Amino acid sequence: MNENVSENINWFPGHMAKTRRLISENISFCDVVIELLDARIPQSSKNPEIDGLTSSRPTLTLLNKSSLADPDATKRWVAEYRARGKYALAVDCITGDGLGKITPACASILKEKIAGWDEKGMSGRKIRAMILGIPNVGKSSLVNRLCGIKKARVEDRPGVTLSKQWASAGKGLDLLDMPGVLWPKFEDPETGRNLAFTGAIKDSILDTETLAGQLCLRLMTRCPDLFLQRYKLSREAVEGKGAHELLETVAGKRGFLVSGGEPDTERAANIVLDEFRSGKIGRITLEIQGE
Ligand SMILES: Nc1nc2c(ncn2[C@@H]2O[C@H](COP(=O)(O)OP(=O)(O)OP(=O)(O)O)[C@@H](O)[C@H]2O)c(=O)[nH]1
Ligand SMILES: [Mg+2]
Repeated sequence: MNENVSENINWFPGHMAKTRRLISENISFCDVVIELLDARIPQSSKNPEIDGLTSSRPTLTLLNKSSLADPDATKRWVAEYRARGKYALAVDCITGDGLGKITPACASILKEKIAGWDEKGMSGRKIRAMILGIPNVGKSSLVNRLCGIKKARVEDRPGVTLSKQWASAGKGLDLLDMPGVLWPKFEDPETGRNLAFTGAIKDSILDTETLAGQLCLRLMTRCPDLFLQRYKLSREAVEGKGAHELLETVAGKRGFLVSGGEPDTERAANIVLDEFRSGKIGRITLEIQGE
């Protein structure tokens, strides 16, 4: 799967070019960029192209889906961004955590600009923020939460928002929801894998069993206790096992069998991916600051 990820990701080259153009054409109408990262994979979910396209504006970085990530790991990431002079907040668009801090943070980032508006008699002008991030990271969910209405379409698959859309978040903030931007090639296969584990890349372009097997291995390195606990496995049961064998073990333990009594690894693969993505295995961050 690894070799194929960067090729497969060109699934929509025209769409990505259009999104880049949308950013360039609209950045001058915006005062600030709100860039969403996935708190479970802050590095892999950072599109290196975005900084270049938005360099004329300050950026507020949101570590979204933080209720699915390890809270300590998220704190370390936020501290790291702040140490580098960046503005960062941990948020969650389902639980609502941290969302109340976004408007004040934007006002603080733009305080000189806002003072300038006041001097020019433009007091009360709303801050305009461009919402950016990779597909499925939660941009439309953020817009809906901040605007208090279901304005933007939200679905659990990448590539839902296809064009820009303005929405008013009240309290002095307007938001420009944008389509997800994914860079065309991943230099590092690990990045591709992380994006696939968390659901930023369409499932249908990946081999589910290979992906889920790789995820089992990652969980065994990152948080073995959570993995063993969830699937009621002993250390001995998984000792020295490879990706596919781990899936077979999970299938066996859950009683997933195909006719003939073989373990149903396809079913186990779907379960492991679903349970990781929905946080059932635990609050897990795959990329730890400083590692
Ligand atoms: N647990 C959790 N799920 C979230 C959060 N934010 C969004 N989601 C879920 O992630 C999925 C994608 O959300 P969207 O808001 O459609 O993502 P998007 O960035 O607009 O996606 P595209 O328009 O495809 O680029 C949906 O299933 C949301 O419910 C969050 O903070 N926590
Ligand atoms: Mg969207």
